[in-house]
Amino acid sequence: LISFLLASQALAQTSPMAPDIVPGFEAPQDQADYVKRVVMIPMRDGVRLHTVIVVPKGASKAPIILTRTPYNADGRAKRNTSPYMLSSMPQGDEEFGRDFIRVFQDVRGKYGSEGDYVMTRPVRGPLNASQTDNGTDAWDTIDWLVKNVPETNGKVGMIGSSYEGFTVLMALTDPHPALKAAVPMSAMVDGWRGDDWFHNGAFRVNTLDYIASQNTARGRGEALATGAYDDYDSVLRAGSVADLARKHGLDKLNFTKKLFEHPAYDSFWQEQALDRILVKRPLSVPTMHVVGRWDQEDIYGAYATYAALEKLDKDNKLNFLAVGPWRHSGVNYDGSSLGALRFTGDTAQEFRRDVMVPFLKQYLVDGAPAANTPPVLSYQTGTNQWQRLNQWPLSCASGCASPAKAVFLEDGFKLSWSKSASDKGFDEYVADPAKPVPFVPRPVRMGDENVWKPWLVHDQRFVSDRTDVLSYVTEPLKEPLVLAGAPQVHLTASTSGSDADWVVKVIDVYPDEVPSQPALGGYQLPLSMDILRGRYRDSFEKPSAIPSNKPVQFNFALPPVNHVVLPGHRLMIQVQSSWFPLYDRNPQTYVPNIFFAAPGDYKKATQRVFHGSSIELPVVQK
Ligand code: PG9
Repeated sequence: LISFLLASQALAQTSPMAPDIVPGFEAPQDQADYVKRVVMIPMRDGVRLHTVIVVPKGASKAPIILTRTPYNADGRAKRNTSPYMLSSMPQGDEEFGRDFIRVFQDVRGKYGSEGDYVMTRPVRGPLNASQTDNGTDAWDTIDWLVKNVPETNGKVGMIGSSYEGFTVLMALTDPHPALKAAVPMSAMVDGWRGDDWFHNGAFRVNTLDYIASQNTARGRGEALATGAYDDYDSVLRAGSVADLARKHGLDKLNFTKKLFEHPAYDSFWQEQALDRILVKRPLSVPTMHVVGRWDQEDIYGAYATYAALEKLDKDNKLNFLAVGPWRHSGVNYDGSSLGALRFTGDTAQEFRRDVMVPFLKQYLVDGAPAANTPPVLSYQTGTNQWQRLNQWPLSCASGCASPAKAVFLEDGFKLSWSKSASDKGFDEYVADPAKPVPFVPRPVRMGDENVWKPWLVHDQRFVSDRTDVLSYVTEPLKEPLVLAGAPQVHLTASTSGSDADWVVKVIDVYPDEVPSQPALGGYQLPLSMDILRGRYRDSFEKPSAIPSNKPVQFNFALPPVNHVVLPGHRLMIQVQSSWFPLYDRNPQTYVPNIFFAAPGDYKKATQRVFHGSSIELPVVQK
């Protein structure tokens, strides 16, 4: 009776109208195998950054893995609501087990952090007169962590992909002594040459979607209300990129203004390019640059930074490269397949477990054994195998183990290993800005992850029969063709206009039948493709009109490949003059700034590609 009376008394004490949502509720953490602490870490200028620290219960003398993000630290530290650290942390962290303290921090101005947000905030110097950048913020954060997290051994590693990879590289501009190892993945290094915003001067229209999501709110901004299912329609109808931006109010935002003020590779871009910045500073932190072979967002930066820093790493001790058969940031997810391609297992997990985690442990865990890290780890596609290499690339024009070998565009749409002396002919097409070549089949849904993530391996047959796409092809190969390096384009071409874009693709054409995977029969697999905005053919800094109807040389590098074109397959080169709506249309009339091209500037042009044009392929000789 007494216990009944006590229970009913307790029930009666809560008023029916007591508010049911109480501020600051926190579930007890005693079930969990980790402790989460959320703190505001002060930077040198007094701005405090929102930081989530996840400590495995019972940890002592544990190293810290830090990721600095513009994508919501709270969310990054909560993949699942779970009492288990492995399940709560991102998928790519699973191979860390519970051996590390994991820290996520919002960069200044985003989500829970104080301060102003500046997109990929430039390093202190000519573009940034303040006392802070992502290098100092990393420094101040690491300094605080090693002094205030009692469970740590005082050693910190930084990892992160894409924007988070940019913040890793920024930490290396002035590394804190406790920063002992770094793994920048698919890092944004140079937004003009080939990461995120432009490729060789051609603007990537989905940048506007990114600006809307990133710069219209401290948290995540709204998606663009385009009013059309097919991005091909909505982008085409808008006109120029400035017209499109205006339609969505994005022209009012500072980052859009900066882009529109700097269409060429001027000092604004050069002074932000992290490969150029890092090569001028001493190299002291062991760093593994990671990228996906088919990285659809940041395919440029990892190779560029690795190559630049290699010059400072004579003993091969500090600068490493790892390339897997992945999409952008694919290293952190399941790497068993990409689009139609199947690999020999979960290549991303293999890399993290067998290479990345041992590499980090070597520098971070007290007394850990030396990892057997190869200078370069690279997945060779076609044969589907990991390769441990001493350098990258294996083949190039000069200075590599194998000299590159040219393949020539010839009469009859043939691709030949020798140049015909007599063939002075050309092939031509009409490039019509009113009907640009799509980069994936219509309807184009750039925001659909099933379209966007694997688009660089999409079968190119959907365009190879268009009259404005030229396809040159070899006979079926008798011997395997081993490629390991960056193809170089040497196109001799003319336009009846005064500006033009050139898209060049190196393609592995599968045999007509592939019994083991029938859907690959005749598949046109892009190995490497890119675009050059013709006005930048002589100088990225100073564009110039293309003289009309005159053969002109267009030279540019394509992204690196590590692939074997197998016997029975054919090699194909495709050439076209638009890649829409991912890349904005070249009006084909030379105007001072393509962002602001007027409707009347967009004109049809006749493009001629002259026989004898070549692609220098990174062929590895036996
Ligand atoms: N590719 C994305 C990005 C990086 C840096 C700047 C802007 C965008 C990303 O995945 O983070």
